[in-house]
Amino acid sequence: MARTLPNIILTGTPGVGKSTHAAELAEATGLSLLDVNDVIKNKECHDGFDDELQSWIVDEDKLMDEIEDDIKQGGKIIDWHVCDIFPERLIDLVVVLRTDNAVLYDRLKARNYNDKKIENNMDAEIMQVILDEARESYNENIVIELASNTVEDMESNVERISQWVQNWVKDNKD
Ligand code: DAT
Repeated sequence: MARTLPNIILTGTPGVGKSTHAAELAEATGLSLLDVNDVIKNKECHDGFDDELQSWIVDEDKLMDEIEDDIKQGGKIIDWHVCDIFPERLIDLVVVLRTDNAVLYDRLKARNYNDKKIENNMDAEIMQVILDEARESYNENIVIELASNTVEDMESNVERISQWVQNWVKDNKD
């Protein structure tokens, strides 16, 4: 069945502003939030917690089983730092948020991440790991990279994506 509302992935290194953007975008567009971290925790889609990395060891098959039907319905804003496990046919736009090093460092520090977790995430951002994953996994036409350093960035990003949603809905009407 064709979707009447698009599915959008909001991705990027932890701390770039995915969940903040997702909440604003949901309010602006009426699309619904799919907070993947919440599903992982609440539906136990993991094989425990990695104490050293301070993150869940995610069971990606179980996770997809939990959320695939939801995503098939359309109209989801998917907020997660991994973007390459979602079937390409279900995704309409992939937004990769990017943050400058000094800004990201301060945000991660403010979260009380340990040094190793900060270092891993800073390295990932500098090496643009998630952007590369997005470009490898989806058609390049649907992957966009947006800066997320300031509140003004966020406002213009949300405005731009909301406009995209309106156009998508118009273009996909019978
Ligand atoms: P993520 O979900 O990617 O881990 P977040 O939305 O929780 O990130 O944001 C981390 C912190 O940084 C949070 O305190 C909000 C702030 N922040 C995120 N994006 C921002 C932006 N573009 N301008 C100002 N603050 C931002």
